[in-house]
Amino acid sequence: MSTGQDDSGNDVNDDSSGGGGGGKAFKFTIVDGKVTEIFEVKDGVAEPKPIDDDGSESYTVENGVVVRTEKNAFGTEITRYTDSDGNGLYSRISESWQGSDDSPGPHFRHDGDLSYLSTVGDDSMAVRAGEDCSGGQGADDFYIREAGDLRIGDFKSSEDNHIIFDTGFGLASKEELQGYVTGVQYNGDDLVVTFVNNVATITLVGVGADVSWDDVQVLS
Ligand SMILES: [Ca+2]
Ligand SMILES: [Ca+2]
Ligand SMILES: [Ca+2]
Repeated sequence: MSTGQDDSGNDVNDDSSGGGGGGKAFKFTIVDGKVTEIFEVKDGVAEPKPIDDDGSESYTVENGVVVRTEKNAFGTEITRYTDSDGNGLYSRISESWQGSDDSPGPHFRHDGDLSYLSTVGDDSMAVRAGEDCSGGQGADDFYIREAGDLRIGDFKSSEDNHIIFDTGFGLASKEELQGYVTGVQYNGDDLVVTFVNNVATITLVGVGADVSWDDVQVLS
């Protein structure tokens, strides 16, 4: 695969087979099986990140996979990172959420793994800001859990499954979600959906007319 930047500064990711991992890269310093330093690598520059600034995060290393565990009042989020090509740069491969169902307050509903790397099969993809999310071949689901400027690179209504909102804010229906939409417009073949106060935009790259609200599900 190759990843680069086009003239507008948007990430261009032509990966359709998975395995490479576009988007964000991380470096970990691992001493005696423990993560001692973390860097996020952007445009070739490694910026140090706090390992744990508020007592909620911990890191372990299991068979070369770095596992980040973050606990809050509502549950536990687990993110996995690997360096599959051994060049020292780690990519996120998956995240999962284990909620405490009896906890008060908002939390996510989907408790299976969400993937950052696509396969030719059916994937449950994590859509995160800062990188185009592509599912590749197969009937893929695209899960939206955060606000921000989100981009889905290859949604096809005829092939893919759903765009699923699991925001953790307790949204109960598509109608409720639609109440937060302030704009739906095309930019060429890209469909851009804008949410209230510009807290989020979702761009469906190259989707053309091949999408409707029937392609959307709301979990939370
Ligand atoms: Ca690597
Ligand atoms: Ca697909
Ligand atoms: Ca796929």
